[in-house]
Amino acid sequence: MPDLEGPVGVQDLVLLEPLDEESLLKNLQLRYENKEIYTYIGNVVVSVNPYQQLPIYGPEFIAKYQDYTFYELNPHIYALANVAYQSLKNRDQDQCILITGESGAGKTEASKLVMSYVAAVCGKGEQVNSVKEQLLQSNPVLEAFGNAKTIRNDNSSRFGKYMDIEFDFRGSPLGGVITNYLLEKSRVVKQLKGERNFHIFYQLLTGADAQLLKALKLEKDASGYTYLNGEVSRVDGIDDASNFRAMQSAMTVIGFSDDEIQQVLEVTALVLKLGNVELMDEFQANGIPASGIRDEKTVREIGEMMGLNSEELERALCSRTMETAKEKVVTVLNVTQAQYARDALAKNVYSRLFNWIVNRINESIKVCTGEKRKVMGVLDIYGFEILEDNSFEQFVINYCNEKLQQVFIELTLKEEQEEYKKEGIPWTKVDYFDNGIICNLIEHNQRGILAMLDEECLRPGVVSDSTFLAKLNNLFSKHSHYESKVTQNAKHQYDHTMGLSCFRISHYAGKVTYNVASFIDKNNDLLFRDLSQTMWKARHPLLRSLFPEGNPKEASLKRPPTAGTQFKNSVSVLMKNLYSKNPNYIRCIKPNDNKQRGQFSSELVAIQVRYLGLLENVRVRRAGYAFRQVYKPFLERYRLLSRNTWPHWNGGDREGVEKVLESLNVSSEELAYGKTKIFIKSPKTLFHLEEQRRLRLHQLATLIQKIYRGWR
Ligand code: AOV
Ligand code: MG
Repeated sequence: MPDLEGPVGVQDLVLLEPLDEESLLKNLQLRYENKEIYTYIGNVVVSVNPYQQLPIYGPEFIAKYQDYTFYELNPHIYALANVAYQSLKNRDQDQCILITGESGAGKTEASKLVMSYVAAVCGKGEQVNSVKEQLLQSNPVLEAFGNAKTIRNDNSSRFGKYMDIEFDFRGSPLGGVITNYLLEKSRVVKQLKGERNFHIFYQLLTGADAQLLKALKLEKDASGYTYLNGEVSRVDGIDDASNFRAMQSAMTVIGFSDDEIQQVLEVTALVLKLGNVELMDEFQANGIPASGIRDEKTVREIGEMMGLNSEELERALCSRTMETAKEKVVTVLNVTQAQYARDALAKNVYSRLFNWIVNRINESIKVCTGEKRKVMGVLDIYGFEILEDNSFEQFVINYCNEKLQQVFIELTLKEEQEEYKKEGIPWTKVDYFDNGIICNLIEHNQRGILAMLDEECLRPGVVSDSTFLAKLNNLFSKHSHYESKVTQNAKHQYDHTMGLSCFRISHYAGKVTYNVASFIDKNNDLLFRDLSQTMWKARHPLLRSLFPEGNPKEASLKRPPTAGTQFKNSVSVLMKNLYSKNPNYIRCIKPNDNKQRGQFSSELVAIQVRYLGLLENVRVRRAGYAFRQVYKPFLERYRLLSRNTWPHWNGGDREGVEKVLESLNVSSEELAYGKTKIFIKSPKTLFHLEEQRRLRLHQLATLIQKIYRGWR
């Protein structure tokens, strides 16, 4: 066992003494500054982004962690991956790896470390290797289409991802299933200053050769595209052209045919070109404002690529057919409406393309054998977000994190409880903050915020974001986790930072103020039927397949579930899945806002420590007993502290441990003897033991020196 308490702080936060936020932060900082980026809380790994390549990865380290048990080496993601994989293989327990933390904290990198560890240690042989390759190569493809440079992270995942890796009874990988959550599709048409669109667009423009560009009717220069933020087309440290080649070869490895790859790139190019469709004011004879296409060439090119005539496309963009049971009425769209339609089309094509790619990967990695499988799930999902302006996206993201926190607390408690039961130690109830009340506020089937939003979206009559807000104010005026200007005024609390169109939720991780503007629109997520019908008429096979609802035979008047409901349902499936597995946690922390190595901002980390609930985690973990260890190694370490067990001990391990602790007068309240492990209540006791051990070793060393001198 390495020193529990060394020059670089404690390696398990459970052993912190005193335990408070300050000591926890100090400990993380001390370790970070010594390039110890990993620290445990029991079996949870806390990881602080190093923003530099540390020499602690690769085959040599993988081999090392494979041979030792969890606490024997320095904390590492490999140790966690090893425990998870070994329990899956040897104890037949399905596992999940839950990775949380804010944007740029290192979740995606952590998930790749887990995957590469597991790939390195599981099974051998040609067949197995090809499965491993496919699983690993899904990353560059998904990152090309689903990641983008944001202000906080040059390679930010703009979708949530859960991947089940399936193994046979020997622990060799068979394949897997990827589930993706809510791609941030608004990025397709608009990015904040200093951010980029999805990587693939830049990869395509810089990486494609002249012939491909010509076939896709693209110009090389990113500044020519409205949907690309010209000023940041290049990012330091990202080589778009070589990533493009890597992405293409990854697709091939996974099993995409050349024709499929070509079609994917064609649809990608189409989206980019749609942004350049310029609309202009036109007026009908009766003076009603309408819209028209300024630049016919672009629309013609897009039409050709889609396999549509350009008049059809133009009609779909600039007008709208209202269908009632009796008749069809065509209305013209003004420029703003037509721009909205164009952007909605681009966003829909892209996000459906993304879903198609995920499904296509799944088809390739799908396990076809009927034999019983063992599963390891890896969850890499967006962290809790508090932006200056929080909208529907933040609302659902934070809801998801709220649910994950719930799983975290419940499973951690459950696991503790189970261990106590297994060891035959009485369990005392632990008090902790139960965020069920917040989850309920959001997801309750009839009375939750999401249900209210759906009700507004589906209600006939004039609905708007403000009628939605009024509804919330009415219903939740007394809810302890809900606030708005109206409820504040009623309580005579005047907070000038809160806008009239906002509501605020006290999440477990802090208060977030959401602006209701466009909640209704984003939740509705409707594409004008004219557009889906037109897309379905396209001759481009992939594009057409993305719009099955455009088929008049398929078209039902029933609307698809809202974005909020879809998200809620998929979160619920995810939760069920997670609850059925044994969880392993990686909690990622971002040490500074500048993507700088060696910089540790206590203030910034403190916020994350709070919302990751780390202190809570340590408390739960040591509510009963802070430290536990199997009798044998414990006895080996401390037996030199008792005359009864040193230098010789012939009895059993448990009796030996009893003898040691008795002779040190450790109070019996501090201890519990389990079936296989000794449990120690407070870290102080452990440190006392460590101190005694240190003194004793010193004593022994002096003694040996004396004897040695005596001999001379
Ligand atoms: P995220 O997944 O948590 O953010 P990433 O895993 O993309 O964050 O990490 C951001 C960047 O930090 C990476 O691109 C690396 O440059 C660096 N980094 C992270 N972990 C390590 C590591 N262990 N060693 C070296 N560099 C690292 V987001 O996807 O934005 O929530 O949506
Ligand atoms: Mg990520």
